[in-house]
Amino acid sequence: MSHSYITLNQINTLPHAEAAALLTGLYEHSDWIAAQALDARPFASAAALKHAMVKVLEKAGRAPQLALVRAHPELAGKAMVSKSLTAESTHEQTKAGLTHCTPEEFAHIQQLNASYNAKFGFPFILAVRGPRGSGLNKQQIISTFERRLHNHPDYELAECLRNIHRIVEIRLNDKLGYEPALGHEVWDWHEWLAQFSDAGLANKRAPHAAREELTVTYLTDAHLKCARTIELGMKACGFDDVRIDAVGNVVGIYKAAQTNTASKAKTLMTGSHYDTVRNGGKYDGRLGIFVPMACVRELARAGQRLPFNLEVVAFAEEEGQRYKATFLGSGALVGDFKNEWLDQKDAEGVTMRQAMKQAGLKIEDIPKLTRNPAEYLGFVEVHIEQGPVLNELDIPLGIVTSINGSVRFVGEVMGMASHAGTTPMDRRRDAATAVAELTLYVEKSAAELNAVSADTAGKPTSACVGTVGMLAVPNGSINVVPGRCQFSLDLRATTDALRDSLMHDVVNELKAICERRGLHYTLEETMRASAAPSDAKLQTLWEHAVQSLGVPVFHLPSGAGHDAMKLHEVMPQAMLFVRGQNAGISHNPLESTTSDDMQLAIDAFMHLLHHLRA
Ligand code: HGY
Ligand code: MN
Ligand code: MN
Repeated sequence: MSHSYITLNQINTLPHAEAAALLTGLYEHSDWIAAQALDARPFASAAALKHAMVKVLEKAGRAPQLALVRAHPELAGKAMVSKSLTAESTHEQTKAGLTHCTPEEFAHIQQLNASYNAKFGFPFILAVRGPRGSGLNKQQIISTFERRLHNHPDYELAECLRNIHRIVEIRLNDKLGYEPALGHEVWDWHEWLAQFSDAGLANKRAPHAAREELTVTYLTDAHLKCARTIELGMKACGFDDVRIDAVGNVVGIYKAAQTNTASKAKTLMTGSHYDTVRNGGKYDGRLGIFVPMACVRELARAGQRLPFNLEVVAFAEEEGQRYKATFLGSGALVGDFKNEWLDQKDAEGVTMRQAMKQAGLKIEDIPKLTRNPAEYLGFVEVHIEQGPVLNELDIPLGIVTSINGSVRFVGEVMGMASHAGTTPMDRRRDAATAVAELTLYVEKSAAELNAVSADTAGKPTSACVGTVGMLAVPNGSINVVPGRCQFSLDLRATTDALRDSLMHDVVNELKAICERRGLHYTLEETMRASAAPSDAKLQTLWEHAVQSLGVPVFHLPSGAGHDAMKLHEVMPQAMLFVRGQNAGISHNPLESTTSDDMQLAIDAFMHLLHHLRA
């Protein structure tokens, strides 16, 4: 059956009523949204039309938004049973297998529908075709339903609307006969790489951890398999030279066009990291490797060369999980590999030197990795936002203005272990309560600094953040007052001055708490990175690239640290953020981004490559 697709040109040029007729069925029983969006035509792209519809609904206000949500059928609900679903919903719910539930699944979903409706007053809405458009399975749908039942009503209304916009995005793609083909491939590459995980490390801490935990730490078996997989992937994409360097970075070069000028072509570096935090997400770092790889493959297939070399680096270690060696991979390229890292031991007592030797890495070659900045045009990095901003604004891409500065510590408070039953409350030297006090102080101090740096509307900013991410009583017992308590500090801010002010605040308070409680402590700084403002020229290239896609140009700082802040020490850099799903959550298995958004990142990257002047 030949399918008659519509075109953007028809949407842009047909008389209003005819154009609107082409867009019926996008928003369930609510064609007024697409019709109203046509007032903003002509649209530079489908992405621009999608965003125009988002804006129409945003401007409409809460009552029409609630009416739209309530116009949707429940999942595997009454409308499905009575076969009164719209054609689109029938297709979507059938594809997700919801029309073939077991009696138990069906009853469970009915129960979830009833509880969700009772709590929120509107039906649960999920884009069941999922982040890749090929469909979630019933188990994924049910676990998402169960998880979202616990959210706040305001969040859930917004999340239902975001899912509706995702449903509309896929329905519009279908109408246009459009597939984000490269986005699908890159999305699948993440799935492929995520098969490798340090099951051992993760399961040691949580014996019954679900198999799908993703933990890839420096030079473990899983990490080495990832390096090999990326190396083979780069070779398949057509890179001219691919190698794994002395610290485990996978480096691919796509050479510049041959010219008869004697001058050597400069190089644009790009990339990100392939290691993960424990029980992390699939896209943190990896997206910034796969997007440029996809671009090189398209260039190679077209026989196209750039006026500069493109060097794509999959950095081996950014998260500092197995060893306290954050940014090891990118640090080695800027001449900042710290030799004292080699003698650090991991949780199993294996030194980094031993791990490197076992991995076949030549430690003596590490100094040779230092790049000569004069040979480079700069560094660009694509990365998931790892936060809620783009997700809440329904904007697929963001221009990073600066990366927050950060400083990290690991520490231990020491007191006296004693009997939990016989030690009076005023005679204790309890290390855990001291760290608990410090943890609450970190939260208070960061909040106070944000209030002081409030924006023009007086709203506290998130100019600084403080986290105690690790907190443990070694060999603790239920009936022993903790004599020791280990902890970590992660302090960040938009400027180094603000970061240092928070740091001095917190360290002074640690001192005061320990004096007051008769305890002592150790504190070791494990990482310090300066705030890294984006290079204006490279940032402008990202802005033009995003603009060319018909996507709003939105600027935001990066709360997360990135390899770009290491390269920032020696060359100009700028980053592009890609929206995350699930409120942009990251460092969590719920980390997610769509193949449509990945396609936009690839298109933006390709635009930058073709507009960067060597
Ligand atoms: O912690 C960070 O900001 C980064 O994900 N390593
Ligand atoms: Mn990370
Ligand atoms: Mn990262």
